[in-house]
Amino acid sequence: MIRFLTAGETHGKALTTIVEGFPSNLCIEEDYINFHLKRRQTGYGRGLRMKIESDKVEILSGIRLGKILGSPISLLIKNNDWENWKAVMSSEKRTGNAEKITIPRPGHADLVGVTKYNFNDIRNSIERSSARETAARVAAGSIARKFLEEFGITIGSYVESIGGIYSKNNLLQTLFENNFKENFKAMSLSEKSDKSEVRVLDFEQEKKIINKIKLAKKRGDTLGGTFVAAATGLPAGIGSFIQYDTKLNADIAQAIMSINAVKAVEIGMGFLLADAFGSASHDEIIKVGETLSRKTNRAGGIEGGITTGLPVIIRAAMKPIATLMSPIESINLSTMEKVDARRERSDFVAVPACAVIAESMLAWVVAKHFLIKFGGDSIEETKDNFSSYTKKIFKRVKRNFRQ
Ligand code: EPS
Repeated sequence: MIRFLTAGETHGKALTTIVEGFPSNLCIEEDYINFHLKRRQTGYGRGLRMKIESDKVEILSGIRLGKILGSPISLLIKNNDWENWKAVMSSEKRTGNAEKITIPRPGHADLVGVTKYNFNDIRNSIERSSARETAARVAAGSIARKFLEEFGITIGSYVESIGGIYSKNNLLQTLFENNFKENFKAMSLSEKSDKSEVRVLDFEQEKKIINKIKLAKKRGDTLGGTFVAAATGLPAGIGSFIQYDTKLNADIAQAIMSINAVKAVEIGMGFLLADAFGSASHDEIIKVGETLSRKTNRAGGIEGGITTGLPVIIRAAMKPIATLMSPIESINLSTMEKVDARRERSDFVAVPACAVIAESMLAWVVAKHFLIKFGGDSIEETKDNFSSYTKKIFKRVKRNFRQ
């Protein structure tokens, strides 16, 4: 079973991640992880912090001469901004007079954090609840992604909307109404969306979105949006219906929901299925050559918690960033009086980054269930197990039911 743990505060010295459980001999280098770290940092609408940070990973253990050893992999991402926060974030006893934060921002973890952890300074809540932590997740997710690529499984994403501005072309509908078994690679979505400043696939929509972000900035406001992430190349049979926590769809939903500011997740047609007839909701089973497939992919590649072999497609919604330059109402905890919420440097929009983080979390969960099924201590062993299963996958079904 693979697992990872992250540590680090947003203005602390660094973020660290420990990743464990990937088979030995998988090739991975810092450049590969850095490529995805950089993708997470782009996007029109980020704040001034992104001018300070330029995330680079340092591999501290678990990888030798470009290959995974099987021992825990530890990864370090330094925070450049630490230089400006040394006194405020020192681990030593308070020496100076660092400002105590007393006004919580609605929608952020400020108030719930001080309530739960019994803090007398909101700074203590802000630091770990910040989405900066997701850089460490992208580093861990990059190893999962590299692992999946060995099996032809790719992950991609695009931003579907920001501030309610959608494209006229509903690509999602096209994805659901086709089975795209052979020729669609999820990675191709990112290859296109990475070229856009807001990671959309439609140039007209991009222009409208950028104008809306400009408006939000002018008003001291923020925006959220929706995004789509997909995984392709998975064989049928990953995940299980045996228990609540073995279902692939449930694990994906948890992983995506865990991303800061995500408020909704759908798999396949999701909420739309609630309004449709059954006959327009399910994917008819068809024979394609010697294998079985589906005519459509409204289920988003998962039935009964198990992959069907069609693209796994998820869609999620991110709420607008909670830090507002034109703040809404709050209470000053030191006086208990009504005040405007605290202003601080932040992003105006982070949906493009959120989609990249979702790719990483999707890669992680898919790799986890993939390894539960195929196991292996070395990548060679995993590949043997994978090919012996996939070679016979529908032959077995056919043989079992032959009369
Ligand atoms: C964040 C607030 C901003 C973001 C940060 C997440 O940071 P700061 O408060 O230092 O301006 O830029 O995101 C990152 C640093 C990052 O790497 O994504 C927050 O409150 O969640």
